[in-house]
Amino acid sequence: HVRRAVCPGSFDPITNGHLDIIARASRLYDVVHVTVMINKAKQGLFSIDERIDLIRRATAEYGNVEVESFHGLLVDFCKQRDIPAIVKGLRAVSDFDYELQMAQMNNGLSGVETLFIPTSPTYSFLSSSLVKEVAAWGGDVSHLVPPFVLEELTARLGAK
Ligand code: COD
Repeated sequence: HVRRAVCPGSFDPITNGHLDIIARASRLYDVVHVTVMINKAKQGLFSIDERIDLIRRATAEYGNVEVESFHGLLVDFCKQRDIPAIVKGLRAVSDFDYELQMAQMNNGLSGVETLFIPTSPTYSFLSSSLVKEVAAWGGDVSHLVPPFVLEELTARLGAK
């Protein structure tokens, strides 16, 4: 029996914080699905295909990570792929309220469980939106994202 989990997100773009959680999940499960959830209301800096490409490159070293996108409810993705567990990173108490709400809603909808991995202290302040903001103003984010993500950010935002 293959034990599967999903790491869902916007990944606009993927950061070292996401990667830390994905790497740790990949040691706990046979297959980890990293899924870009499509939010039509949020345009984003990178297209869905670009985000998938960056995640694939960033997770190439893990043999058991599958990357794709999904348009719809996370619980429906889980049902389609027979995935019983959602793995999320928790950065701080500020994440907790909303994450708890989503975990309880998802469990109520379909019985899927959510497991939280505490973020490494090195990345507890890190988010895709802060990376984009700092990069847009020329701040150094080279320690926060993989090198090819930095390259794309630089090309797009004129980061140094
Ligand atoms: N360290 C560790 N983990 C991190 C870090 C960090 N620095 N940054 C992010 N993470 C983890 C968190 O677990 C986070 O949840 C996940 O990575 C993804 O982060 P983002 O910012 O890319 O994605 P979000 O927060 O926009 O993702 C929200 C979802 C897309 C998961 C959510 O909206 C969803 O499930 N949408 C699908 C529609 C749906 O089912 N809605 C009903 C929900 S009840």
